[in-house]
Amino acid sequence: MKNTAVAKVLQDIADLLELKGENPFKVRAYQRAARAIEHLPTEVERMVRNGGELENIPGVGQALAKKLTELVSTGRLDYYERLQAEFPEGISTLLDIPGIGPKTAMRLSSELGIKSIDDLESAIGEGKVAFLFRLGERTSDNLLHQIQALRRKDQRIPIGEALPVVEEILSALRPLPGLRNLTPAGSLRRFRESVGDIDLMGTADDAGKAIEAFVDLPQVKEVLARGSTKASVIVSGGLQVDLRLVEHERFGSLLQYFTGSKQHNIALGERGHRQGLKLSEYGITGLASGQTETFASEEAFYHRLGLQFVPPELREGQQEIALAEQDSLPGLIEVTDVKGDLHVHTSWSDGRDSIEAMASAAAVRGYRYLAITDHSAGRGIARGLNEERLRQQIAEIRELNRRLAGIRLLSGAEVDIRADGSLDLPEEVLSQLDIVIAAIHSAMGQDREKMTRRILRALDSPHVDILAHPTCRLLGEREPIMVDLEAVFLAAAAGGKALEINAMPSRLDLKDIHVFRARELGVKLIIGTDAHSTGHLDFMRFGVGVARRGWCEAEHILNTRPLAEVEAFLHS
Ligand code: DGT
Ligand code: CA
Ligand code: CA
Repeated sequence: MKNTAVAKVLQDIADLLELKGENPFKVRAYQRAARAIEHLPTEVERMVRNGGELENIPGVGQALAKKLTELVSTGRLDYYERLQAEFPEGISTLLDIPGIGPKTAMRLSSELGIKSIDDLESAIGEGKVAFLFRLGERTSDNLLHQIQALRRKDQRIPIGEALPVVEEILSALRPLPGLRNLTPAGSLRRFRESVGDIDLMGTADDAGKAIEAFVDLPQVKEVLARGSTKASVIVSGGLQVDLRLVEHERFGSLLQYFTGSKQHNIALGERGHRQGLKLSEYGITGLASGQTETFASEEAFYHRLGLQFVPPELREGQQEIALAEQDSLPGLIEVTDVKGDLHVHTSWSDGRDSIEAMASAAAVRGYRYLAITDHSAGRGIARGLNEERLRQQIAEIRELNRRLAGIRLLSGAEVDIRADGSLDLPEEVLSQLDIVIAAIHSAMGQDREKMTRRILRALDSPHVDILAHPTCRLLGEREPIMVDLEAVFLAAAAGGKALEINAMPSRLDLKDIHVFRARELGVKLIIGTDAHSTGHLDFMRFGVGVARRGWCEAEHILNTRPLAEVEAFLHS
């Protein structure tokens, strides 16, 4: 059972307990545990198998630990089933829809017999929902909008596809006179690996004009909704883009609210409430005075609450608010901290460009060093290098280093880890390289034990410096390999090996929560683009985004260090 499924059960229980009018502390405990489990780097199922660490999960006490054990070992939870039996069928489904609270869900169920989202959609169509609640059509329409959004959310779009589309829209709109502060918010700004929809925020002298320009963009295929200050469209590729505009002086609260995450906002709102304040996209309102203060910047918004500015990538409702209170959030790595790329391919193997072209493209990006890491001959790898060719390449790189100024090339290889964990190049060749990256490219279906042993064996080689794309997943295409990552992290930390955050948008591997855990365990990390052409060097920003979501500072990432330090690591 996956952690997301476990978290869903706990969230359902919280909803049902709330519906029952149970003690809010109990409800909150379940919500908190659900959130923690959703972000847990280790599978609960595995923790149970290894015995007992469950109570280290925030919000999980003895009783809940027992329930989790039952759930993941049998796939069922008696307590949950009995609780569900107290309510009409389909209640949990209704509660999943934003805008439907417990009371509404109960009435929809008991008075209209609604059991599913399809039922609800037809009831709205027949006007029954508007009638039941004596709602205006608007609220009922809004529900319909939420349903459609929910459906669309099943098809999340990888950030690597969404970001270029968004940037194109931003550059088309930015020149409009009187339009300012145009910025993506939502999951895209938080740099989640996939996004449900795009939320753009801005401020305008004349919002109506800006909205008109937005819906008239050539990228727009369909206009879902259009008002005087906001609009929702579908652009080519099926992505939904919402634009909201407010007056300039309210930009801070607008951006803060719609950046989310929802969990972060809820936690922030609860804290505000204890301070006698109500937070919204319009500003901060004193509960006693009824006066609303406006905020032109997010910094000012957070400061008013007594908090350090929280970088968007950290706003996931974990510990960021508690740490912001103590002014102790990490200073996250920035793209400009990166001093070189340690994983690139050239036309010697399956890359497009020459070593020299890659070197000058790297120099243009301000890099001090670049590791050339073409594939080994391995099985199934396009045009991998055999020993002979690799020796020639080492000689050529030596020659180039004599000629090139400002950037240092490192001779390397991305050596294939064979099915038994042995490496695809002889020791004698590996020992002549400055840097050796090991990676899996075949036999990905091995079971967990075998795969873990295979990777640990590769990491055991004194020549290997880095394990690349450790889980081998391809976003939306290939599931990660089955491997005991915790064991890999521990071995890497003990053996002084680095793990890669592969920045290729189709990989993003390690991913955010794994980066978080690896860093916690003191594992050295690198960000590699795996570039197969000069343009791919720009993937670096995706890797930096993942590192930021893993709470990494520059010091955690080897290729932000000066060359001497990188060389010291490689020689150690
Ligand atoms: P997505 O689109 O699924 O990738 O994820 P987000 O985070 O972009 O979510 P979205 O587009 O539904 O909403 C954008 C932000 O608006 C969200 O991150 C926080 C805020 N927001 C939306 N609904 C709620 C809500 O019910 N309560 C609170 N406090 N904030 C919300
Ligand atoms: Ca969104
Ligand atoms: Ca949205």
